[in-house]
Order: sequence, then structure tokens, then C-alpha cells
Amino acid sequence: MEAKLPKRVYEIAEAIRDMRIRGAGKIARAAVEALIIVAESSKAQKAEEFVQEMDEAASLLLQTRPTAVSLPNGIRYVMHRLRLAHEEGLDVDGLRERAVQAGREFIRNSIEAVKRIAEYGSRLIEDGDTILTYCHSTVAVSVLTKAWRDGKQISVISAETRPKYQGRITATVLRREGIPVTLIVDGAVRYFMRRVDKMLVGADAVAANGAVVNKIGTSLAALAAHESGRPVFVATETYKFSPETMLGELIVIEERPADEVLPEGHELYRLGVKVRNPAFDITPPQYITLIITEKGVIPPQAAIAILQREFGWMSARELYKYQTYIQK
Ligand code: RI2
Repeated sequence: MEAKLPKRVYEIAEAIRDMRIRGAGKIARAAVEALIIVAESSKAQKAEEFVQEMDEAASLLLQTRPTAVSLPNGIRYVMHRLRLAHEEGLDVDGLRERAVQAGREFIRNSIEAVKRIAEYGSRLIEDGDTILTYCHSTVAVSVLTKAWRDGKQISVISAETRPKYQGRITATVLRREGIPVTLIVDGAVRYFMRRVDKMLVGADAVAANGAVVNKIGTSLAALAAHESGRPVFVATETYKFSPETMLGELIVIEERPADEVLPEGHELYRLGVKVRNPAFDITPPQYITLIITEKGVIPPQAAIAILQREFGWMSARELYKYQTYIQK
């Protein structure tokens, strides 16, 4: 029998799906927050019932957005520790405590990681730099903000990022800091590239081969940067690295509703025009200069080393087990 989860958990899942909560890091923290709510409010009498409720919440949250690997990794962080506790034979209160503790730990580490990336990343920014950014990444913004607060006179070119215009959020946040910002249409990226010193973006997922999945259009911008010999930096926490890619799995690219591109009822639909709306694309490692993580700054080719360090404790068999769990 399916457990009725707290209303707030459905609300969080819905907010992640329709992007009122967005940004890879934020959605992971929100999903983990939802698991904490389930754990704290569960009325389960038996350990099995408790684990089942947590499982149901986990699969509800996992279905919200398919690409950002931070989401399954955040959920896995809590659920893995919950399973270990269950195997130890803990009762409901013991399981609750472990789940809540794991969730709080993930959120704390995640916030700490962003601060550390800001420190490492800002060292790569030089006084006088003009930096091109794409979409809105809390992590990339924190690097820019730190560099600015350290006294570096930077300016930023923000691509508006159709169709959801997250580039406007980036422009707002940076401008409020006092940073000079220019907003451009996505198609103007190559036009401006020669006036740019560096490109800096966040990530939704990093594959074992160092390829970076980020907002649609990032790979075109990286291609233009490569053509002009401009370095491309990616700022990302290690929980956006995808362990499944170590086993050759491909990262699923989310396709969002057509009405984000063309409003419902538009004449073009009647004419039979199809609309496609992939939310992300893949930038191959050869177009990426460095990946800035909380564990240090690495070339994209070293992504596998991060994965082995972070997920090395999982045997391939165990990973498959979790993969199956994630796909449930
Ligand atoms: P932070 C966003 O996806 C963007 O693609 C951004 O680069 C990435 O998440 C990382 O965001 P969306 O949720 O974790 O706007 O750095 O589709 O905030």
C-alpha cells in the first residue's frame, strides 16, 4: 500500500518539476529537505514501513527532473545511509535519526562546497577580466562575486538563455553586487567572444570522461570560446559528477514542454510546426579548460579520479543496485 506523504513533499516535488525551485544544487538540497520532512513526520511503527515511506518519497522526487545528477546523488546520500542503518537492525527512531542526520549533513556539505569553489575559482579570475556566463548557476555566480569582493575589477557578459531567461537572474544578482553586467541574446555569444577573456559556467552533470552537461547552448558557447582560444571554466560540486557514467550509462537530457518556447494556441501549432525543447546539452572535454570543484581544480580528463574517490566505496555490483533503485 502506498503511504500518504506529507503535503509539503508533493509541493516541493511540484516546485522542482515546474522550476520554481531550480539550479542543480538547489534542487538537490530541496529534495533532501523533503526526505528530512518525511523522516521527521513519519508515523511508521515498523522499520520496514519507515524505509518504504522514504523509498516512495525518493522515487517521487527522482521523477521530477531527469538530468541534474545532483538530485539522485543527494537522494542516494541519504538513502544509502538509511539502508546501512536498516541492515544494522535499527528501529524506527534510530532510522529517523540517521536519515535526518544524513540529510542535514548533505545540505551542510553542499553549502560549504559552494563557498570553497568560490575561493578556488576566484583565484583563476584576474583583475580587469571580462567573463562570459551562460544561464544562472549559483556556483558560477559565487566565483564571480568572490573575485569582485576580493577587489578584482571584472565585468560580466550574461547570455539571456532562452527559453527560461535564467541569464536575467544572473544579471540581477551580479548587478546587485555592483558588478558591471551586459545582457546579450544567446545568438550573440560568438559575436562577443573576442572581447571576452574567459567563459565560466556551472554544471548539471559531469560524466566520467569529463564531458559537462549544462543548460542548452553552453556547448555552442564553448565551441566559440575554443575557436577564439578563450579558456572555459566549469564550477561544480563533486555531487554533480555522475557515477553511472563510470559504467557507460549516458546522461538523460531533459526535454521540457513546448509551451516554454511557443505559447499554447499559437498559430504555428495549427500549421503543424513541431517544437522541441531540450533543456541541456553536452560540452565535450576538449572544449573545457578546467573544472573547479570543492576538492580542487582539475582538468576535465581527471573527472574519473573524482568519481573513483567519491564513489569508490561502491563496487560495480552495488552501483548497479543503486542504479536500478534510481531508475525505479
Ligand atoms: P547551480 C541550471 O539548470 C543551469 O543549467 C545551471 O548551470 C545548473 O543548473 C547549475 O546550477 P536549471 O535548473 O547548482 O536552470 O550552480 O535547468 O546553481
